[in-house]
Amino acid sequence: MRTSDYISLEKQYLAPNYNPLDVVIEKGEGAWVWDVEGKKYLDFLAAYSALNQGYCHPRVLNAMIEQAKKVTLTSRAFRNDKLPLLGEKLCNLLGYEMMLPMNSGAEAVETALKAARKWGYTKKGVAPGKARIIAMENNFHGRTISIVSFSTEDDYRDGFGPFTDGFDIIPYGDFEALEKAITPDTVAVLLEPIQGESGIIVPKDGFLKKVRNLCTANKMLFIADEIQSGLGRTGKLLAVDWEEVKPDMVCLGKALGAGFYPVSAVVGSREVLTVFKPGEHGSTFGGNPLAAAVALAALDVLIDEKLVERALELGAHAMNRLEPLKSNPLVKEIRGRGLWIGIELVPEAGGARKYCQALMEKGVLAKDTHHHTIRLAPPLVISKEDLNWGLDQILAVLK
Ligand code: IF1
Repeated sequence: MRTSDYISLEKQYLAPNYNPLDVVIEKGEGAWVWDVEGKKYLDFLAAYSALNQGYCHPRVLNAMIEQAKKVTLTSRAFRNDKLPLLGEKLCNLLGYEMMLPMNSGAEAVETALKAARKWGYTKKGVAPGKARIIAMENNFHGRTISIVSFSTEDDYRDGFGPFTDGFDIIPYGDFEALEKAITPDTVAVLLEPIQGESGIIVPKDGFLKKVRNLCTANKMLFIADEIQSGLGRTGKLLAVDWEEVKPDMVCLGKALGAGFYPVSAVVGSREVLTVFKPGEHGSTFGGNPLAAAVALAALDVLIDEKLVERALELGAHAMNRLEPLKSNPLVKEIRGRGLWIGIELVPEAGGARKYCQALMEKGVLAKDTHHHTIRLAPPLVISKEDLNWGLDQILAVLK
């Protein structure tokens, strides 16, 4: 079967909720993938940061195979011998007291929202049914009905109402608007420390610190969605580390499963996560031993291979190499942190997708975001040489 055969099958049998580039991937290794024609591509998306450790990392692969031979699922009606180890490792690594495991990122966000509401009722004294949570414009936190209830993107909401109540929205990074939006019933502020889907938007220096202080002063929980920004992508373990702030809850996903398996989690304080009593929240697959074994290996790779430090170093290098683009008339702005860079094109460029198409022809896979931004987020294991080659292709395409 050839590329066009797979594409016609996909068009016939798959719900059309995506419009992928016409590359059919068959194999991946490190930062590279091969399509069914045998053509090789350098990956500059890393499955939206789920592949920080690169494709098919041998150490995670081995952990997955060994665990798959023993036991893969127990349900949490019983205990397993991997999940407690993951709890310990993740909490110690990030400096939190407890974790709650789920599968997808959206489930981790839902978990944090539920925890915040329950905390509001049981610890803050908000009247039943009144809790409010503040979220940011242009956020992306997933696709469930409650999460798209506070999305500001029509594509994600249209036709999916009625929506969940209890959210207030302010412009991202606008501290005064945040102060004004607080009510006595506000239990939490939810944000991405750097907005991904909205185009790698980095808030002004000091914003996260001010949010932290405001939350403390007003007895609100600070929830950071680090599903995409966390686990090394920005050159720090967490993106909030750039401002040395500690949220009350952090949502993790994507790279926690190293691209092998969906693994997500919320980490937080004992005070917050003990609002859940047995039976009040959960998931059939959340915390299963296969997921835990994969996540343990995923974290080991991140630390042992110094991927966080690599992201910082290679990110700074990439930024330098892209510097000449700043005077390119097609380019409006280049921004980012670590190995997470957005090249925003001027509207006259006619959208970023055609440049991603051209990059694909040159052997680099990248994805446009928010219409005008080319997003660069290669696996953190990428070699400097490969990174340079990929950047050469970008510079050539934007000439
Ligand atoms: C899609 C976007 C990226 C996330 C943050 C939670 C989730 C995500 C900060 C939900 C997911 C994804 C999902 C994927 C595309 C993608 C995406 F363009 F849609 F916004 F990465 F930029 N918080 N991001 O970025 O995690 O439930 O998917 O595991 O939905 O098409 P999930």
